[in-house]
Amino acid sequence: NLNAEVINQGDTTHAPTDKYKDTVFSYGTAGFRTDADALDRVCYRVGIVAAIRASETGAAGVMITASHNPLKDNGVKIIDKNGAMVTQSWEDPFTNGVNSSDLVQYISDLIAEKGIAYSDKARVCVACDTRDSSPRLIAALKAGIEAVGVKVKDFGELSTPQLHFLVWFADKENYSPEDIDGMNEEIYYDYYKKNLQEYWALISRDEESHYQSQLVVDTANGIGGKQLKKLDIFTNSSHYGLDVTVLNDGSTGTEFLNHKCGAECIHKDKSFPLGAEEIKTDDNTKWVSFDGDADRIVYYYGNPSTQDLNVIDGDKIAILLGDYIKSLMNNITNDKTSLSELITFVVVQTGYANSAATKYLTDKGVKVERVPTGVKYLHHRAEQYDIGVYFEANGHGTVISKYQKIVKILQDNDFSLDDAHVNKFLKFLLLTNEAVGDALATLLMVEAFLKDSGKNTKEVNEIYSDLPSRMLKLAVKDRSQFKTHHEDETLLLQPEGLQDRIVEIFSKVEGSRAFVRPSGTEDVVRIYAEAPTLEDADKIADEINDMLAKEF
Ligand code: G16
Repeated sequence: NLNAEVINQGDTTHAPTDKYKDTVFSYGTAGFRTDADALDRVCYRVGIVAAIRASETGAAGVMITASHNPLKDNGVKIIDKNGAMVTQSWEDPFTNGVNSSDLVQYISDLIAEKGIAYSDKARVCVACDTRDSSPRLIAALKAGIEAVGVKVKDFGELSTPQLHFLVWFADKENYSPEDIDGMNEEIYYDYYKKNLQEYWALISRDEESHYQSQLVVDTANGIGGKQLKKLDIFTNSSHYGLDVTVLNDGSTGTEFLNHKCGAECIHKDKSFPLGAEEIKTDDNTKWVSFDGDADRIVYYYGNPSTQDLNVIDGDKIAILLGDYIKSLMNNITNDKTSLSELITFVVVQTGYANSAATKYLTDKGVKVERVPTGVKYLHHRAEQYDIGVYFEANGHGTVISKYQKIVKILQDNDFSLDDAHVNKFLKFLLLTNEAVGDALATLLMVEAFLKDSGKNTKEVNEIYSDLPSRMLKLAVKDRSQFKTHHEDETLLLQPEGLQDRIVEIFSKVEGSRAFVRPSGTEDVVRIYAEAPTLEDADKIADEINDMLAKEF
């Protein structure tokens, strides 16, 4: 029973300004993302469609954030009841709802087509990051959800992965709508505090350990700084042997959100974050950077004053965690079998994965799969295995496992759950965020691994050397004319003939590769080049950039 008057009234209240009244919004790599001023009605309508999706499944989530983008942008990430990004078959209903010229008709048709019955039990969980435009957009979103009679659970300010986690947790625990109403972010902190504490008690204490105690965490002046302090594991406790400094924690406001700091800046510009030089550090300092909504993390080390910077990116984090999990599994053997033989395991990458990372894995016999950019693709591929480690080179990723199935495999094969190795392996799986890439959860996993292995960042970085690479972005008139092959988006199908010219450019340098794809989060195309020397990678990227800049 849709109330057309209420729905239309809200749609008018949240109508776009003249500047954006003809804008057609497309569903990007991680939902809708653009200039915050364009998004009021998008948020209102996303609220309506999310309420319909929640009526179908029981719950949904919507996060207001533009993650790594500049402050002027904002966006919407949509979450399914299981905590993962909304299933791809619902991307069209969201896009059509946002762009429809007759909203009430469109949603009536959608409800009829999907056979969805309204449920006052449905909940849409919402949260936002720290952007100035977020409160306004949250209000529009909530108005949309409520316009169709569905209830909102508003968590206030969270990191994106925290909202995913809370939706996932409610689903895992089979929470009633009233249980969801009573939830708060403490569930997240309690979960990880307990799991880290229990895991830390199991790991080795080697006198010769090279574990580094000084850790600087650059949180990009986003939500991550506050949430890291609330998690309160490393920041306020000497228990874990860490001395943590939070840099760019956002306490002075959001003016410098993602500005010359954060994971994107470290990974792409390969320079230390703003403020790094002011901190007293030495060669033994460990550094990490989150992005604005704390779903990405990269590790690095070096010298801020000389800008000598060595990045341990998402590819390497995946390998370190993957190797570690495999070593934990290899300890679980009996006279009949070993756990490693019973578990399917994969590492999922995108076209941006450094060739050296892929080679390292395939040389070791590890199954590697490649998918298009976007954690939604990586997550769904990883779900096809018992344990899936997925990370994009930019630091966005996690480890997911079929925990209950693994427990059953252990029991069916006469492994005792009380065995110390089994216990340790299972407890490690509880440090991950099962729903999505999470800078905080990955920090805990990597620190646990580093502590247990007794290695420092330099030692773990040296397991293989990345091929030098360069990533550039270029604003073109219309990025929608760039169409890629879907496998891992490293081949351009359109504009016609362009792929051959890219190949011609990088073929001049043996052992190099390059590709161009349109970004799904920024109004740019991305140019990636990899070559045996940085000079060559730069030359290839620049040449492609110049060619595109002239013609597009
Ligand atoms: C989002 C996606 C990531 C993707 C990134 C860049 O990250 O969640 O999977 O790698 O955008 O995508 P594109 O190259 O299409 O712009 P975030 O951290 O910005 O939400």
